[in-house]
Amino acid sequence: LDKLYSFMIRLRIPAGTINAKQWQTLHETSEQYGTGVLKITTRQTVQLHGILKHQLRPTLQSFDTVKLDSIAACGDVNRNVIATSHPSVSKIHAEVHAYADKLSTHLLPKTQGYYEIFIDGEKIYDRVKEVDPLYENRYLPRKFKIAIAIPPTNDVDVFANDIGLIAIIENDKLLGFNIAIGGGLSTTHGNPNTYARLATVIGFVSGEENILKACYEVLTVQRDYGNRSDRKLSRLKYTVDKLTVEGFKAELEKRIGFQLEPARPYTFTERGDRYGWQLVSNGTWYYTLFVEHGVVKPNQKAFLHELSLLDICNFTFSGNQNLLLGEISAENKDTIIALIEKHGVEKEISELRKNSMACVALPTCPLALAEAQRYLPELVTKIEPILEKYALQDDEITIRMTGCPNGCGRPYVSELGFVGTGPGHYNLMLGGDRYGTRLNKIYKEKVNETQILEEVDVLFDKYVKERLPKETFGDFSHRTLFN
Ligand code: SRM
Ligand code: SF4
Repeated sequence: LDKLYSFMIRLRIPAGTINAKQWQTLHETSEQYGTGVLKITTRQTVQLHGILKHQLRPTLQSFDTVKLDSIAACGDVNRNVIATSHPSVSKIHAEVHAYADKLSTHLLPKTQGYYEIFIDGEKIYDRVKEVDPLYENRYLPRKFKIAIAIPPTNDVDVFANDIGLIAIIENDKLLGFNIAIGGGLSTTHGNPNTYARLATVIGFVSGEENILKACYEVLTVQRDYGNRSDRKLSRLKYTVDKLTVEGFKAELEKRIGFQLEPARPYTFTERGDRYGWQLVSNGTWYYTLFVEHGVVKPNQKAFLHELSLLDICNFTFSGNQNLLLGEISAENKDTIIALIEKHGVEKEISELRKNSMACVALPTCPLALAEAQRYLPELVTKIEPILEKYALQDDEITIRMTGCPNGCGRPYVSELGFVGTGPGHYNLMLGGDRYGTRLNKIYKEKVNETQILEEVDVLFDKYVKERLPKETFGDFSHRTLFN
């Protein structure tokens, strides 16, 4: 008898938008083949756990019927391309958003193996002729990630990616993108050679062809120069530092055949989601639903299913693990408001909770050393009264937790970060800024809940007494603790 293997399936959804029919399929497939739990990830897609081996094919086949796939959602390839999700950010949001799809398609592996194994089951391709000029016969040394941000929001944590594209827009016209390279967050406890790194902006590029080319060739430089002997040191960030930023840029320019222009100015002033109802410049509405750590609650799932049957909106996963219901006409808004009330999905939540993020961790993640998405809600409940004690309840402090140092919930770019070290213990990370442009640092190692609550009490006390005008908690911690 074979072992009862079970799998996690993650979809590839560039920029995170699916239509109502696709949502229905996601819902039904999760009920039929998964555990019923839908988990929105930090990269604008969704995961299903507990798919038994013999149900892998029917699961992927059901997704295929609505043009959803799982190709390159994992592996040493370019992963799900993410992009600023809020259409109210810019009048040309859709144009920028579309780049996620273009990049994802451009950088897909050419193999048809996925269809052969999971969809048709027939050998449909001659392997010998299956030439892949990008991945060749060796793929990349490691996973690869791209994000597109539309200032003023950095809701995708653009600098945490191997490539970060920052849209430069003037008078509602997309001029092009600043391109940043070498971001990545993972570290390994006890291995000083590993480090989190924010991407470095190396220039500006315009025109669709040049933009796609520049990204493509960053991958080929990584393919050719990346470390293939130590997986802990094989992400692009290490290649950039090995070649130096200038050396990498020179190699890139040689491959693309043109020079990058100097980077253009931009400013990030927000990172969280714009909750509730927002009007878009084209007259449609969208509604952002808070989904704590991306785990869709049963009443939310029932609401979303009923909504999807009406086919009056699309669904966009945000990089903050929440969900936007979009392209809602003024006439349909009341229908959705009634459904929101019927299912009781709108709750009063604190600013801290709104700005919290956690990775999956236990029980499904094999790499977890400590709890994250099951525990952070509880910890936030315990921190909330401390914030109130210091009248800080309206402060939009970012708090993030992961069960290990891989950084899936991006704790290294938060103001209050917790990185699991062992059961019930975390490294307390402080000094990151509010908008994801400065990494935090370890403040206290291996602290438990009691110590965490004592520490934040002392820190908030100092913060209210000693902060400068308009200084955020992250900037305050950075100035007073690490300078
Ligand atoms: Fe991650 C591995 C979950 C975003 C860095 N990540 C894993 C695995 C697959 C564990 C494994 O290898 O067995 C986790 C699955 C747990 C489970 O039970 O489902 C996992 N990562 C996640 C998700 C679901 C966290 C979440 O709660 O949302 C995110 C899925 C994103 C997606 O849709 O593709 C997720 N992972 C990230 C991010 C954040 C990001 O990309 O913005 C990072 C840090 C950024 C970066 O890559 O530098 C991240 N995950 C890792 C790493 C460390 C990579 C490295 O450079 O060393 C691993 C381990 C590995 O690759 O060996 C990992
Ligand atoms: Fe698992 Fe670690 Fe990623 Fe959390 S950060 S999901 S514990 S690999």
